[in-house]
Amino acid sequence: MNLFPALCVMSALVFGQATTTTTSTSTTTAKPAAKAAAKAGAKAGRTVEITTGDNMKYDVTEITAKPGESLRVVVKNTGAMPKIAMAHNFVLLKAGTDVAEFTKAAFNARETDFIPPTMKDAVLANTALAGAGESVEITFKAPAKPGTYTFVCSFPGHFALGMRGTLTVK
Ligand SMILES: [Cu+2]
Repeated sequence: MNLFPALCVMSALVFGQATTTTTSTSTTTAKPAAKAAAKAGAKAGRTVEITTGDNMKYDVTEITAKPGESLRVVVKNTGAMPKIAMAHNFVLLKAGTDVAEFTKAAFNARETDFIPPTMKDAVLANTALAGAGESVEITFKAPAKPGTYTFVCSFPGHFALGMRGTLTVK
């Protein structure tokens, strides 16, 4: 069974100054990715690679950055399940966000890759969804204000199962 090509939606979405790109092993998207990054004016930052899979766990749950540091977060999904049933993203939330409420709202936001339109103001940076074998990335600047910021996977159920981490800015 190979649902992958049908489910693989190549997109480059621009959220404010942040750039989201999706790449897959079956196609080459290096050029569009570079173009999108240039368009958003995002410079390549320090790369943080997070690997996950059908276990619904990030292998990196703690990231530390300097205020305003440029970070490039890459989420690699090494799983095998169809994307419609299992995909992962990285969503960094503003300090003070009710994370449980955010992920609850995300449940019904499949059309927007589980970024709930009603709470998108709470998002500091996010990637697209990575299906099996895909890798997605986002380049953004760490918040200027020192503190602890939560990041989650907003695919339904994953936050509750522990798919979350913290970005500490200091
Ligand atoms: Cu996930």
